[in-house]
Amino acid sequence: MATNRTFTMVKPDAVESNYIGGILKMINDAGFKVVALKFTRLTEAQAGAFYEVHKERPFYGELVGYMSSGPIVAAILEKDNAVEDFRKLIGATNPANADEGTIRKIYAKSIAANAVHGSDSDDNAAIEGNFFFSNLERF
Ligand code: FUP
Repeated sequence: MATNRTFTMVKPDAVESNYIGGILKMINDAGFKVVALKFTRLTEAQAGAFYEVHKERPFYGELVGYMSSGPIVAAILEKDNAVEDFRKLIGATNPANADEGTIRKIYAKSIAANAVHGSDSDDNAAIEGNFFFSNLERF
């Protein structure tokens, strides 16, 4: 059964471009409630651990370098059917393939610098939220 929480990050390219506010507004306007929020920067080791599942992929090194290249905004979001609905809101991994009106279509620069992360399953949403937030930091 679908849970009602997902995990997101505003990635370094979008933070650098001053898109935090625009992206959070789109998230709120789509009906997601922020239940945890943090502005932080991952070390290379932390980014490597977060993306451990992609370790064997050819883009892993670039991904880890990029995700530790600047600050990010991490958040846990609440809404009915959160994981699936949020994936629809952000659009395809490659912004060139993302639907009009999606966050990645509007804000992403490339497949690597694609503005936002969104969990791809309820299990990963829980794992990723736990990576960033303690129980005292979620509401
Ligand atoms: P997504 O779930 O849409 O974030 O996409 P993936 O889990 O497949 O990939 C995770 C991240 O790896 C993407 F957000 C960007 C990066 N990536 C690349 O840099 N190149 C690729 O070919 C695929 C993904």
